[in-house]
Amino acid sequence: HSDLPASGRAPGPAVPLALAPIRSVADWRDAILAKLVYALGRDQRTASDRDWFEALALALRDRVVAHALDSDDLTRVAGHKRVYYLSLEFLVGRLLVDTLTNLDMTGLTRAALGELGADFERVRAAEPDAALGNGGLGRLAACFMESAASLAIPTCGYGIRYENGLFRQEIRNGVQVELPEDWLAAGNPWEIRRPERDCDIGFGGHVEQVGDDDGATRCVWHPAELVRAVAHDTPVIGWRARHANRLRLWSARAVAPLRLDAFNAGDYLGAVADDVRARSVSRVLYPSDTTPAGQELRLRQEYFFSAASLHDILRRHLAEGYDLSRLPDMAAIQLNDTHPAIAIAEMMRLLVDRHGTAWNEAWRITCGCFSYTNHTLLPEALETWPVALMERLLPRHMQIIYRLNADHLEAARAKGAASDSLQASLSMIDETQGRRVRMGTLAFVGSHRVNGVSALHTGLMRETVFHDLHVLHPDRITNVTNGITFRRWLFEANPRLTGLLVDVLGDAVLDDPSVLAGLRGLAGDPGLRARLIACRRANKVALSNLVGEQLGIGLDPDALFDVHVKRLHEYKRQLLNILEAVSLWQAIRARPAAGWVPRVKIFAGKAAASYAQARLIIRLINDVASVINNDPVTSDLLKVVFLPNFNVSLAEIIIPAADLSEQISTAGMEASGTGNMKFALNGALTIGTLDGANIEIRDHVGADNIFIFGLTAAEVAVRRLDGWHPECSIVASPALAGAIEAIGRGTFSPGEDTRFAPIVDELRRTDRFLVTADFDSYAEAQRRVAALWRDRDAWWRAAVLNTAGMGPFSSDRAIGEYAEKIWHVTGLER
Ligand code: B1N
Repeated sequence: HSDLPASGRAPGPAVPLALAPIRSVADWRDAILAKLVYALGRDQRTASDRDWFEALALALRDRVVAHALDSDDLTRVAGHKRVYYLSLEFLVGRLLVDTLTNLDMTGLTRAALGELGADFERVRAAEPDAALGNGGLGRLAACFMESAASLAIPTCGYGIRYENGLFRQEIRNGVQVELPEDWLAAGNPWEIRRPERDCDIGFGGHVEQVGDDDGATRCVWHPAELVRAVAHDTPVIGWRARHANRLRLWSARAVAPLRLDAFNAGDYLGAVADDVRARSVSRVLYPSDTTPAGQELRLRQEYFFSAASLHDILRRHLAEGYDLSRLPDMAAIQLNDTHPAIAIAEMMRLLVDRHGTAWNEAWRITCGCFSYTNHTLLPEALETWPVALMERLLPRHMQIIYRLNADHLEAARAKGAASDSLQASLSMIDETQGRRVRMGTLAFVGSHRVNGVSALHTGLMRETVFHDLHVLHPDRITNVTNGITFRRWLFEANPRLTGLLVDVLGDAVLDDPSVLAGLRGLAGDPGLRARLIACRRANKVALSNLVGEQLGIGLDPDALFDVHVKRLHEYKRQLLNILEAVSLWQAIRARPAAGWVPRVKIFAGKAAASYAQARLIIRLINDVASVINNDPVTSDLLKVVFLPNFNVSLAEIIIPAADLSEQISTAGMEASGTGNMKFALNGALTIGTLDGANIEIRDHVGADNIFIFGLTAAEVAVRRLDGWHPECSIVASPALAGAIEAIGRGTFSPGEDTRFAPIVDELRRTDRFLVTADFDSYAEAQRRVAALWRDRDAWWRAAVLNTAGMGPFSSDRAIGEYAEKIWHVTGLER
């Protein structure tokens, strides 16, 4: 970093920006009270929990912002490379405890709130979840933001500030009902509006050709419509306040929000129609985890935030005095799946049309900056956009994509990939189902690295969807197995276990996840075991209380808590689990005194509103629950619970209370999974298939300490090739046949025996997710679970070995790998 920026700004000392540390409870109490009175205008005597939350968040934000400005300054002065993480989803959850933990101010805050007459737990619960994501992909982005800050890697996350995040789920008579979620209704104290960063984003219109450089046409795009991107920053503080980054979320509004002439003429709706239309771009998060949202509005969202973010990145680069040719040295841009892949064409447009960069040089810069993470190989989730739609909405980008594709296919031909079939498979344009742009191909070709999210998934990328591209660019695909932030998923979610780990392993465990391996030597220690059992039991009591309050179901905290929480999707096979529950219920009824292990099956998860089969599976779980939970014969031995509205905060309560973690996707279909890591870290044992990161978890916790069952990905592929006939498995398994029969007969839908016909038919006829093929193997694994549970010493030994083996699944490790292999960036030194 020899050449300092020629920005003209004084690279003065950064330190004075930081606020003096809070030294006493009284100081902190007064800082919070000052916010309550002077920023919010509230009276201490009548302040609500929400008021106290806001006052506390504002007081904390002062401190975090000071760190962020300081970190920014250091980055700029050092001429340090920055990372930009572009993601359509950031599933952040609550920020209060995260911020307190990383600033080490939790104890102080409890005391200060106490002096003010407020209750910490209630204040904490007053914060709404920021649910700006659907599931794993969005939560990964949030974990990565926290880890990048903790590793002092200068990073800015870019996304959309959805007015309404993921819908709120209610269950009415067993049926999922979607209600709008309104996390911003009472304001958001964490964010800071940044009007000086706003910019206007074009759509539609036409392209004018203005010149010809080295064979590449320079053009001016005249959009028909402009939407203003409005910047909001949320500071993200790292562990021990080492560094702070920001998450910059864009919301949309009209450039001219009010047509005064129309308003004065009494046309009140017409006067704001442009604004309503513009705002729709950031109105809702698409509730589509791995199902395509083939909506024009979705493409508008993708381009809107990609273009605003690139505008911001280039503005910063130029303002700091660098030449555009140096962009790849200063900026690593990560595409979180293909949702922001249009940024590649936008970068080419900005460089060539706006800055006059020669085409080939622009391409060098673009590929040098971008890299792309693939999160799924499911064909229905691989994004393609109709060429006609792209031509209408983004005419210049479509021209650029054609030119990039021609260059790419020509290079492939030169390397010998000349056959029609190879050229068709490599092309950015899919000609097989109308003409569509393949966003995965655009992202692959425009990136210097493309990564999968687990070893298995990366291997399958090379062998299947990206095979031909991989042969062309054999060094491009790399693996970075996902990770989770231990701050949220261990320290904050499970303070009891964390306290125990610190007692046993020392403070070092808080900073270095590899220290967890020290538990291995203590796996047989009776003292440790007794304390672990006490922690788990307290967590289970807390969850049981919640279930009692919400559902009126009484749980026995000494039963085995068997937990399956994640998005509802057929490939995740909640159906396999509930079928096994039905079969277990039937077996208990047949022999009630056979010494069964008492079990609670806990489910939670949302289904995309348009995904009928997933919604029906939710109904089945709920209907099975009401029959089983009310059966006096089995009620002490088996309970089924569906907790509504699964979100980050609920996960933080459920996961530390789990004994068994269900990770039972059809092998080859779950790219990684990250819930699997959260459970194992907290000492739950996994029952799972050899899919995604389950394989690596097995390798690290030991094959004896995980319950693996079912077909492998290779076996699944063979079954599919051979044509799969579920009847054979059903006939061969009386237990499975009995469970399907009961569902088909209306046992769980009295008076409406066809309610679950679509599920029964799918199982009997096609069984695309091989539920019947894996049923016996799964049921047998569940019997191994019960047998180990009876051997208390053996169970807890395995639990300790799970926590002990999970160090490598920290998102600090994952971010470290991205930094080294993909971004070529280091942490900032102080
Ligand atoms: O990404 C997670 C993985 O751990 C999961 O295995 C994977 O299923 C998940 C379209 C997706 N893949 N694809 C999506 C989300 C939203 C959308 O609109 C696809 N999510 C995943 C993190 O790597």
